[in-house]
Amino acid sequence: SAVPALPVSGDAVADLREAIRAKLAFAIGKSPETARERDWFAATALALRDRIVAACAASNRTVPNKRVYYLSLEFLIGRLLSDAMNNLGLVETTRAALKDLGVDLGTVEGAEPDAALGNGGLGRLAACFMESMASIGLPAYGYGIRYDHGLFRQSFENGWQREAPETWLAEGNPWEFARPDATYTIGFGGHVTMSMVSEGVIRRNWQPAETVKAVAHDVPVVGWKGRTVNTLRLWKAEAEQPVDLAQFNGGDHVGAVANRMRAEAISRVLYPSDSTSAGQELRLRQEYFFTSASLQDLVRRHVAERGDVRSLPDHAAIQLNDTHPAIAVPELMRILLEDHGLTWDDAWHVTTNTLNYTNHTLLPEALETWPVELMERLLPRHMQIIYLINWMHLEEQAKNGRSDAAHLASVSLIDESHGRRVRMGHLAFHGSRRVNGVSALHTELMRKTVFADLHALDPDKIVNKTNGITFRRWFHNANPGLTRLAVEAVGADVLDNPELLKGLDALAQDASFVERYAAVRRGRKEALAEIIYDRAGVSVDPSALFDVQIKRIHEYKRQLLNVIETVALYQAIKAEPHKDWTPRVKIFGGKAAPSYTQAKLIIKLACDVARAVNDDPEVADRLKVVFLPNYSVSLAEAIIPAADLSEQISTAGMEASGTGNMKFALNGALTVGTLDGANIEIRDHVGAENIFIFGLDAAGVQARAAEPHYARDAIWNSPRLAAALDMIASGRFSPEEPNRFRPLTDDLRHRDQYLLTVDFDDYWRAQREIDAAWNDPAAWWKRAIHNTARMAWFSSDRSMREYAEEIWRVRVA
Ligand code: DL6
Repeated sequence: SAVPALPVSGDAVADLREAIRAKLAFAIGKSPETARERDWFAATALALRDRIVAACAASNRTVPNKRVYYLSLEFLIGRLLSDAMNNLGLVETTRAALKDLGVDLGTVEGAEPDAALGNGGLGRLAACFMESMASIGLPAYGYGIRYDHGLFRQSFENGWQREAPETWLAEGNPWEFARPDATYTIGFGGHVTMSMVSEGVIRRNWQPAETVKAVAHDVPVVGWKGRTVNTLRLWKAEAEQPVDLAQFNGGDHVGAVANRMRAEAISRVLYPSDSTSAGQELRLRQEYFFTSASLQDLVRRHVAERGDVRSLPDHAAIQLNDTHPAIAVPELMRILLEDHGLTWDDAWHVTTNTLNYTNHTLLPEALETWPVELMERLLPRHMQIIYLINWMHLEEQAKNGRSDAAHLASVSLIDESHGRRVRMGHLAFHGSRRVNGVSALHTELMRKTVFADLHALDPDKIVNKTNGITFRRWFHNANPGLTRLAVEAVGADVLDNPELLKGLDALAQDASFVERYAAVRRGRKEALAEIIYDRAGVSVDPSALFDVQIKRIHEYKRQLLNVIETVALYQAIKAEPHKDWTPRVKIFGGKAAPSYTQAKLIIKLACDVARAVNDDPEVADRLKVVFLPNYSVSLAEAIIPAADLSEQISTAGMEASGTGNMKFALNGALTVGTLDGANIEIRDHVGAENIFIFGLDAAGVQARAAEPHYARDAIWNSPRLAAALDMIASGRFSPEEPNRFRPLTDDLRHRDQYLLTVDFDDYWRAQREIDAAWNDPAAWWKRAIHNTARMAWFSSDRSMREYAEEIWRVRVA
């Protein structure tokens, strides 16, 4: 544990040991002799859960003045055991209790499956925010979907990505409580009836054709030192009727459960795409399903506690994590109008003072829109409400003298330009009190581009809230050695207050501190080298520079730039094999959306280049390339503390923020990055001399992209880039299929939407600067320590305090 060795009381150890033994016997039904690692994990989790429940009861004793509700289609929570132990201060107690039982804590931790209920940054952010809200004592509920199958399991077959279902629930989830008493009915399809309630007052009522049950499953979220325990409420879809008995008895055993299958399909699988918008009906059903259940639940709670639904904005703040829950705007209106009889104006007031929306991307292909035809069929009442909201919104424009067609088309909630589609971003924007971006640059671009016209109508609505990460997971748990060192150096209060990390700045030139800091890294690199050998079969030298790019595979993130630089480096080493090259291990990890052909080809290229480079005896240990399969939160926890260099090389203006960049810098990896997303703010905090920036900035990208033939010119002007592309295109890495990578090289030569060719030379320059920096260890470690010392601001506790104060208007103790 990173937490300084608190005296572990014999009684506490004995109590926990007996609790674990009892869970194993009575909840799992196993004896210590027959228990598998997974059984010990479940018994330990259940024993700890009892302690969380006790803390939870304490947090629930009073009704808070205001609650935060965080609606997210994704919560990438990973494993929970170490979080729970660390936050309860029970790591050493648990270790000792298990040791008494002859069991190793590390093995038990390793037996917990990752809860991969998210695709990438957006889902992991939601998980960090949940932990931080509990840690700073903010009463909050997270609402999402309890997917049977989270993000797919990735394997490589000859370097090609293969996907298999992930099965985290196969043996149950010891952390959760099923709450069948919190079940709501969710409708789909059907029609809308009208009835006259009084003279001239017409009430519309939705009569869905199909209904599904949403059943709550609660996962406790324990905050730092167990002060607050919040709830992550995940909805499972169930059929109203589990089986059609008549059909079953009639012999149609499969048909009898067809309805059940259709209903359960909603929470079956996490949608495995993170930024390509494939308009699938099931996705819309998922979005409406969890949004409706969550709103029904929170409105019911509010009315039970406060009586009048009109006071909802005083006691609840709802955050929409991206547009996935944007259907909350018409759904909350529908609930208020139909179930609570509010007038339109009152309902609109409540809605627009309770909802807030976070935007996470400006990439046009990732901005959600739904065909009007699909919405009318699946959610007819909501479509009516959207039409009415839009009509009033456009009328308002006309009243203000803005009825020119271009303006109306730009601010309308319906895009009429290619088929009629509902713009979910516009809907969320218009229905929210505050709208935020996730880094300073991203927020600025929101104001200037996608939301420029809406922003002009209400200039105070868009605010910036730069992302953060929870230090408990990404520092205390992931890097206990470094945390222990920090505690020794600046005191244990640093665990409560990361600002104290600043004290490490003064030690950046203290030889004994530097030695210990470097030794911690060395230990983690040795551990990672073992993982690399086990999972990728490549042996790497821990004294080489570990250069890491781990994240979703996407063209804008430019893993391809890194691979091409690898090829260029390979060529340079081959041309001058006796030069004094800086030994590097290039480590890649990440999943491609199953239907994203180009991203899968980039993975294949990285794997083929890895094979050629690693097998070339002339290269030997100067360069190794590894693609680790099945990237996950727990793999990230092993990789990040072992990284020397963090690759954050997206095309400027395209990565909304990034959060991996923060995890690496906190753990002392130096960043090579573009002026994109939160990289800019990281540079501002760690100092320009402690980060390697290259390439065009966002304005430069815009200007250059407008020039004709920029890719052709860039390749023409860079013999090194041209040679690397030629080598790839020639089939040198794919002799069995020489044209395999033509779609990648042709695209770069003729289109290069992500301006990879334009940034290549400066990237190469930065990488060589990094080689030189690595060869001056004292200067390297100084920079690394300055990174760790100066990253406190990127704690998600800070982000949550800012949201609380400026968006939710909730007081934090
Ligand atoms: O805000 C969390 C995270 C950012 O750090 C990443 O930069 C951004 O790409 C990601 N956005 C998405 C958007 N997908 N959709 N929709 O995942 O959000």
